[in-house]
Amino acid sequence: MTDLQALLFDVDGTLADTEKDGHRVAFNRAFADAGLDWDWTPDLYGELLAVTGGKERIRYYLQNFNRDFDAPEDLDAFIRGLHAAKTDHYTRMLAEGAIPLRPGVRRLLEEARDAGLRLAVATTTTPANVAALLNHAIEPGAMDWFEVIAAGDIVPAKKPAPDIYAWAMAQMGLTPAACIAFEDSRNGILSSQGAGLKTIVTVNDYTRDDDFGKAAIVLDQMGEPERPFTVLAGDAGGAEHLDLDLVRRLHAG
Ligand code: XBP
Ligand code: MG
Repeated sequence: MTDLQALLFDVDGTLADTEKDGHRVAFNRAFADAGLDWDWTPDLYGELLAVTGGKERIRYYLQNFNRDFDAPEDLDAFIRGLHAAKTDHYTRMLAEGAIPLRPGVRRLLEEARDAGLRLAVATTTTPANVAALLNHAIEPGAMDWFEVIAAGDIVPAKKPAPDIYAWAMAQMGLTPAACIAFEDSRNGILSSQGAGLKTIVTVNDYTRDDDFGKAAIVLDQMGEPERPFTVLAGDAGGAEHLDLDLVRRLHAG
């Protein structure tokens, strides 16, 4: 049995509930800026989440939900421009404090830091978005809590491909056996488990009905001492919130 050395965190949906009130709204603002009448409603956005990555999601939307759109000749540049505007909106929203961390996230991060565990991020989202979230929802400089930020286009194949987790572990010189991942979605767990990682899942409204297969445990949230989690699958051994002790037991289990 290898000792637990590092916690690897997904960002969107796991550290914070960023999709419906963050990314989705930022996409719509970028579309409006460009004079487009596209409206990504919360329901439509749930379908679009099938594809990870904002640029990839816009392309998927055009191919599957807006086929009549008269696309410009240089579609790649058009999508890149829309996505850059979306990132501007999104990072500004986070700087205004629009999205807090999910319950228990800060507590667990601090406990892990105190215990000398190594932390990393493995996400599909743009690096600037990760910086904005960590530095505003935690505290200025909180980005430095994480030894590696594996994000966005750093690997060409986004989740569900395992590449982003594999890249993060390679940077840290760690094997999957020494790590555990935190995810919120099926695409996320396909990626983490594809990279050989045990995975703790905290669901959100978009991912509650996803198939999480062999997750170490599936919870509705990490929870706090006064705000217990609900176990959706697996065994918390009597624990009522996700602390390092439970993380270690799930890693060893
Ligand atoms: C997050 C994503 C991202 C964000 C948008 O997945 O799929 O595409 O929705 O981010 P994960 P960008 O939770 O697995 O990281 O627009 O910056 O791509
Ligand atoms: Mg996620």
